[in-house]
Amino acid sequence: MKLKLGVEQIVLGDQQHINEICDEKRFHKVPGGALTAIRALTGDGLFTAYDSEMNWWVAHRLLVPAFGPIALRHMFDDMLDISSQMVLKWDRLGPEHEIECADDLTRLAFDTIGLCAFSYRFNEFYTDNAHPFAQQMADVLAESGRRVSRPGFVNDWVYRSSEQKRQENVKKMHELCDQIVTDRKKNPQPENKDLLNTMLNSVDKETGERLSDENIRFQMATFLVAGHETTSSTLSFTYYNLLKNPETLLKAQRQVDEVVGDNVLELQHLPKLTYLDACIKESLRLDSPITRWSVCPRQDTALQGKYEVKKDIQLVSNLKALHHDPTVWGDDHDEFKPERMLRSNFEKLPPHSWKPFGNGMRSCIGRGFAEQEMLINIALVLQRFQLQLADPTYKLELKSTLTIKPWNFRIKALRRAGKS
Ligand code: MNH
Repeated sequence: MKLKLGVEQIVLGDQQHINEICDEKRFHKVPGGALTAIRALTGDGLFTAYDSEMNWWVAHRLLVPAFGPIALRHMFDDMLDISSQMVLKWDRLGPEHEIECADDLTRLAFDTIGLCAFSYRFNEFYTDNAHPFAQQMADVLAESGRRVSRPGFVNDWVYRSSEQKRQENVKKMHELCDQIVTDRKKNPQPENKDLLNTMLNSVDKETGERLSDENIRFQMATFLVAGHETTSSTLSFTYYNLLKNPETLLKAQRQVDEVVGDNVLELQHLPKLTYLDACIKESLRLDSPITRWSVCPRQDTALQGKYEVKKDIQLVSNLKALHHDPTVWGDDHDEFKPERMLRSNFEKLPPHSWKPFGNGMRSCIGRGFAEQEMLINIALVLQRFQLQLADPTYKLELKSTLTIKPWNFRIKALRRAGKS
């Protein structure tokens, strides 16, 4: 028997169903909901582009290598620079200072993209208030989120001034991006291998096209939007999980001591920090900062061979459900057990059971970037500090914007004995 489902969206939550929609021959990403709202800021940049837009294909071909392993090697020093600023700040504020974890990690992620991608310093660790760009972005994302939850005519009639404010913020953010581009064109840096140079100077081999100034502006805004909250939330969750499970913190610290010891962190240490990597992966499983992503069927089709759906239906993958599917993760799915993410175990998982970075050709282009940045940060922090919860009874509270992150999560950082 075939069933007809006359709805616009179906939310899927177990491995069997999500495994099916990961088949790119049958399903593809069609940005909807919140993603269409932020197109005012990110346009046909990679995250919010439709695959019918030529610019997605051109930018994808140019930028995949720019986020690849060789490019990441060149970014190591800049990532270390920003993480060191954070560690110095924690050190100087002293062991009694209560660190607002998510705030400092947001500074970290923001500064890291600015420096690695555009050789631009937001210098978030040197100011009390967030850089105006960071504040404008937060406001735009919040208002974009509210817009999609309201009917169109309500947006047009009642919220005209909020929309005006949103557009003004977008304009200011685009102006900063343009300013960075203008500076670079005036002072070319032929040796620099950052993402901005790649975008300005590369020609697509397949089409002979270059990225337009407008598209470069959209990509710059995209990297800042897609890369800062996701990375900072994941790091916050990881510190939270380590602190709530002291035996894992001890193991992680032991690995840092074995691999790095008292030496300055180097690129060659990173692949050896396998337990830290597993802690990050396990944190992304328990709480994924991007809680869902969706696809549409390329043609009318039948899910699981029996539920007929039309080609424009949104099939949503609910990551909280997928990552807690007991048939994959067992009855202890709510527990933080990094061991299950060590490579030998990770490779044995059923296909598509861990999807915090999305799927296929539309999956996260910044995954390697984020993983390298996060490993560096955790290694530096554990090398130097003994961490403690500021409030030992703290239980995870979530704040949700475009992503989710721990809220009111404060920690203390005590210099470890003998660590300079
Ligand atoms: Mn990222 C796409 C999660 C870090 C830039 N990213 C995605 C998607 C998910 C995601 C999920 C797919 C969304 C969808 O299908 O609609 N991203 C993450 C997570 C982290 C992250 C969990 C950190 C942890 N992302 C980063 C960083 C950058 C970045 C860092 C850039 C510096 N992400 C992107 C871009 C895309 C993307 C660009 C869109 C790729 C494409 O569709 O071509």
